[in-house]
Amino acid sequence: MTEIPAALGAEVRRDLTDAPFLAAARGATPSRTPVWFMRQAGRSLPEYREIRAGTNMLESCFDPALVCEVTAQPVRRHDVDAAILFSDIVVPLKAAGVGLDIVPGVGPVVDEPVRSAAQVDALPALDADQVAPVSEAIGLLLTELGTTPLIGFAGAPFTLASYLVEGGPSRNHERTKAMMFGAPEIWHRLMDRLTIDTITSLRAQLAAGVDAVQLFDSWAGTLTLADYREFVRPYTERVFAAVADAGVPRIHFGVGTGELLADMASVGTEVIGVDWRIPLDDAARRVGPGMVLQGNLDPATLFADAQTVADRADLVLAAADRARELGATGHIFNLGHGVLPDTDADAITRLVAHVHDR
Ligand code: 1CP
Repeated sequence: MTEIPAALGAEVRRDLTDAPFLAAARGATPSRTPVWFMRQAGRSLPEYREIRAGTNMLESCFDPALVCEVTAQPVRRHDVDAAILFSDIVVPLKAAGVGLDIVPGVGPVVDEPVRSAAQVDALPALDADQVAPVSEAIGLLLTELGTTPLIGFAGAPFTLASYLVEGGPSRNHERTKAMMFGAPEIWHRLMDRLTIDTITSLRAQLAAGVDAVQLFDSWAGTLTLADYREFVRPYTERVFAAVADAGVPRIHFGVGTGELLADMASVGTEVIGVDWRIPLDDAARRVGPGMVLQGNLDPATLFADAQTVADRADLVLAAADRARELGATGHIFNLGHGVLPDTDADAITRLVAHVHDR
């Protein structure tokens, strides 16, 4: 396992004591309500579209200077309280040698979907050296970002498995579930492989100096609670346990996870991401006291007029206040899922200012 230095980002010493995002994530009182957005780097920003023009998405993720620049863009423009590393959940698979690409307008597409035991056994293991460009980008960012914390991330084993088994984005995850239910021994071998790679990727990011980590189990909400517990939860628990020694906040997020929320909040995470389908006070009731909540404005809200966005943000903030009365230990403002690509960048900047002003 990659050794995580005692002082994270040992070479670049940053004073993040007052960073509102880290204070909130630790359950302390931040100087202002911290706000950042999933997919805050990306197509919503003209400067992103310009710098990415004519470049391949996955190749971009292995270009340290480009990753540094794109990660910093939303921080400069919007004054968000955290940066999230510009990368993708399939980067560790690509680095390990799995044949795949990110197709514009589609998402990750795998050359040969993984459906047999022989294919699972043939999956290459990730070596930390193979993600060295990502570590290098993190090194650059520690200087670039000053006192803004940097969030590292990985796809959770289930969500990664769904891309590998389906071969690409999927609405019903039918082949993934066919393997899970019909060939559980193959499923468990695949999840074991992906768990190890996810840990390798996160530990490499932590060794390079990220200040928090988020695990995206974006598609976990397609499972029943019983199936989540049997086929997914043990692996997610292993991932969180394997990064506990870094001592940084761990965030767990998925979409449509209302029914799974209590379980997803009890796998070794300090912060639980909530999508927009349930109010934050309802989420607090489901996960019980002692959790920091992250979320959860519906991303489509940003297509409405400025007053409507502000009013709807206030509803989220009011629900967060009620969540605190129910025992939640903090709130990090975010959307309930990623920024939609056609979102107006100015609407995002106004929303950040509104949350900070309250
Ligand atoms: O050419 C492009 O610009 C491609 C669009 C794009 C971008 C900007 C993709 C393809 N990925 C990314 C970056 C990315 N992906 C980030 C960093 C940017 C930021 O957050 O500011 C992150 C955190 C991700 C993570 C990611 N990729 C997730 C988990 C988050 C989520 O949205 O649930 C998932 C599921 C993916 C897969 C993926 N990559 C890209 C797309 C379009 C998709 C989704 C495809 C699908 O619907 O299944």
